[in-house]
Amino acid sequence: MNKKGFIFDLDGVIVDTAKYHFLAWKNLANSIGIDFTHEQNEQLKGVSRIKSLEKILAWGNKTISDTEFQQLMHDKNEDYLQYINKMDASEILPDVSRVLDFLIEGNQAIALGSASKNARPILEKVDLLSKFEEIVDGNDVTKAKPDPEVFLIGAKLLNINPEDCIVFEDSVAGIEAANVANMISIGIGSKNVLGHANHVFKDFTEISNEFLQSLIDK
Ligand code: B16
Ligand code: MG
Repeated sequence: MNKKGFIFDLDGVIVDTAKYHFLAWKNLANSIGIDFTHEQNEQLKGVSRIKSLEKILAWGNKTISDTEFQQLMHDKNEDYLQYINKMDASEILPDVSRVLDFLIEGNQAIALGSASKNARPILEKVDLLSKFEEIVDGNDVTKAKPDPEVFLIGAKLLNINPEDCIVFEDSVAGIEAANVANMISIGIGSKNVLGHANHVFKDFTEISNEFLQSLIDK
């Protein structure tokens, strides 16, 4: 069939919000006497907000009450939103718009599959919301990547079989989730990190329209 489902992760694929997550997590960690490095931030890519805070507390050997935990999650998000509110279309990663437009012109089904609960406001800020037929984000899932739930919901909403879906992902857990879902996984990033993907590209500038067409024709 030459209608395929193309599911895009958000952070690290469409926009680089990892830098804003870093600033907000660092602020928060430092405020409770925990160090936070870029290397640690890497380990939080694709990881939910709740799991991220659990990891940071574990790195800092810190135990806190449930109420304090909820408060810290809230504070981190408020801080993060201040960065998000300043975003605009200039933050869309190179060639993402070209790829989306090529797929839309070819009548392909397009969804977002992100762990972020802020996915909609981010897409609105960068003016890409209208390009997505369906959006599955952190508000819609009960199981985090590497569980395939987020992508399976996406396929279902698009009404496309999982085998006919293609996932673009920058995180190890996300590629694993796409593989478990029986979808074609495309890693955006380094081959050393995303070697378990079906294809890996540094970024979208390396993904030609011919390659996209070959996925559609498969
Ligand atoms: P939020 P993705 C993920 O988005 C980020 O990579 C991860 O760093 C973040 O903790 C997670 O979203 C939750 O984000 O706090 O906005 O709900 O890569 O799955 O698009
Ligand atoms: Mg990501």
